[in-house]
Amino acid sequence: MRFLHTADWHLGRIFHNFHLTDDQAYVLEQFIQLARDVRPDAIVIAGDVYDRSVPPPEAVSLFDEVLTRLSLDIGVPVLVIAGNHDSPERLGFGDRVLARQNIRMVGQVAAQVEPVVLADEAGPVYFCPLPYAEPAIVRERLGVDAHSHEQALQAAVAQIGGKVPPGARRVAVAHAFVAGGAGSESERPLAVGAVAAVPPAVFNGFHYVALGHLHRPQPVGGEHIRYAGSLLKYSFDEAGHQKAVNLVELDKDGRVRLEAIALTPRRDVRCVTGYLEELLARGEKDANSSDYIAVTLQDRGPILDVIGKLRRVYPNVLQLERSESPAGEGRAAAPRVDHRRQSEADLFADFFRQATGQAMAEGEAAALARLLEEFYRREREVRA
Ligand SMILES: [Mn+2]
Repeated sequence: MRFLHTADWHLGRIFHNFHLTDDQAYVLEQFIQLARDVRPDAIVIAGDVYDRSVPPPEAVSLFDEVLTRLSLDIGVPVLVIAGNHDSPERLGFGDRVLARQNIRMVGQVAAQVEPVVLADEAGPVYFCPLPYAEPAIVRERLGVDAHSHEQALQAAVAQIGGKVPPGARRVAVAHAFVAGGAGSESERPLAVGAVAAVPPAVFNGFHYVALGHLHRPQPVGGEHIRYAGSLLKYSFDEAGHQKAVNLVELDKDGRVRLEAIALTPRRDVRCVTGYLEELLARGEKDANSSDYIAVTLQDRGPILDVIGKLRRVYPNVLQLERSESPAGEGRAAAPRVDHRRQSEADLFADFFRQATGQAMAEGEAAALARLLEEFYRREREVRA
């Protein structure tokens, strides 16, 4: 049994005011080509298909096009689950109808969700969809007493795992934050202030775990428990990532062989550092000067229209900062915090401190966490 594992496409993503849909279409064209070459038995997409619960029309059109070609042209079964950025209801639209075409769109955790069963010469493989769901949703849908993300996922795993015959090969497809995984700036935390991490042990018994959520491709808690990583680099701190999709081969005993296959983006995401003159000279000779670039400038003192000058050689400079002045030079060196890299909770905590002169009390921080989680939930349009 061979399948492609991918996740976190975030279709409709906007990166520093740039719509990435054309970049996503470019790289998905390669993905379709890969599926055509490799002829996998299945494709699994482990959540965050879209960047927002109400995706822009061009993102929906792109996904429609990709699904249509994978299914009608190549004939490969596709299993999709919702991530924390997707609206479970919207993503799950038409699931029972699409199932006739071997496309499964599992948006919600529900007692009636069945594993997707695909067979090879060695027998059936059970793919268990575990879409993202907050503990409150899992409590309601599965009628269990789950109060943490760990308990919630444990309950969902037990629920669907109970439908797999003992001894059969099984693959989990989940969107979660598994403890030990390394995060990136472009992920939205699953819980504010509370522990969203689940131990890898919740997946005991699975031969492979196809994860979504963390944008860096990585194994976590075992070689067979893996994040595919995002389709593209969605923040500058991912500049060093090698994005890929996983080609997973499951042998008759459920042993895994894995190959990470890189896709080539239309434009790379890069960080460059230097003095203006030197950057301009480098840019002139740069064959990939239309990449998305973050510039850290080492010059001191004022320069007129830096961004205009840089954009003449690097048209897609999206971020510009000055390197920090060494201690003792210029004004008192207060620790500089980059607000773009702070979570909403941290941002508000800073604002609170500035406005009131003191840190938030424990109860206040907890109230803020509740409000933010409510806000995230409303954004996904999930009723609890
Ligand atoms: Mn994501």
